Amino acid sequence: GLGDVSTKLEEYDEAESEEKISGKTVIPTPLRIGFLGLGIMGQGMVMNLLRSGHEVTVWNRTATKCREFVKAGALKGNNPADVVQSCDITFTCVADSTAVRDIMFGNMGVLDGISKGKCYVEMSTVDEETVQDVADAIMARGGAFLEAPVCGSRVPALEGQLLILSSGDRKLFDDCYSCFEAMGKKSFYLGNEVGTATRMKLIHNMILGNIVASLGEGMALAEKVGIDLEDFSEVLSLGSLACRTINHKSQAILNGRYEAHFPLQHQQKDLRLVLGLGDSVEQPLHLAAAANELFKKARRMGYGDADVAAVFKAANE
Ligand code: NA7
Repeated sequence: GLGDVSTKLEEYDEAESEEKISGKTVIPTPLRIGFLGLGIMGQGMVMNLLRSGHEVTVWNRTATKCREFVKAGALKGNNPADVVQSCDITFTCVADSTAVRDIMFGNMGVLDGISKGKCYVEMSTVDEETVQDVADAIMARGGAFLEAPVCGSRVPALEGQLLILSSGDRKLFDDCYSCFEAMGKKSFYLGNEVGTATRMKLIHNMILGNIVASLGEGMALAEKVGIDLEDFSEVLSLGSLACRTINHKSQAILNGRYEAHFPLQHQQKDLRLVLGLGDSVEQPLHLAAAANELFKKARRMGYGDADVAAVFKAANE
């Protein structure tokens, strides 16, 4: 049955993940690490920090998500300020700019814990203005700031195979070495100007969104003209379009399994943000604008929390 295919895929992912993680030799920094946000991305990232021997203090808005990590050896902070006060470097990876601002500027937020020498790394993907506001606020209190959004979704986060794009404080980037080794397959330092890493991440995800939207439309058209989606999916996986995204998302559409690896609402956020970026330099983005409309429709249909592959539902209506 179809369930078996998915189970095998998951087993494959798990096996691959153990091998990749054990293949790494990370010497953990003795610095105390804080991590705010245990969503799909944060969960994998924190597990890899713990596995590689880092001392990690976690906090999440919904506190129950901390339990599993405390069992795995993490300490638990009571609020963002508490985490920042008890740690040397604090990472944040949360949904969007509202989440980033709440955690930063809210009551007992990050800013309440920042003093001279404290280090803060923003790994969420948000608009440049928010990143700049966060950077300014941290630095005004004598802290160091690095932005480090990541490319990769649930499985790369679990496998420690993310691409980490960073810009900001160079010394802080160097101090993050063992953490980035644990979480990623490669980390890039793109310069000291805040915003550079975010811009690259948004363009990366613009291309991703265009591809997934196109796959959704293609699968919808294939179904309408009577093509067997299983055959089509196999053809895609063996042709020149074969890549992790096409393979995984075509399987998800084929099996009607939309558990989030990359939540659709985050993909739509990234498209919305990249359209603003294009606007700022008068760069036309015809495809991204069209893809954004399709993802917006999927959100309205209730697929915001589902996987990005659910864009098929909007294309297939
Ligand atoms: P998820 O799995 O949707 O997780 C979102 C996280 O953000 C989760 O920890 C949420 O806490 C947290 N969140 C959302 N809103 C808030 C507010 N207002 N205050 C505090 N915390 C909040 O996202 P991913 O892990 O897939 O993605 C994270 C980022 O990486 C995102 O920018 C992507 O585009 C890339 P909760 O558990 O709901 O209490």
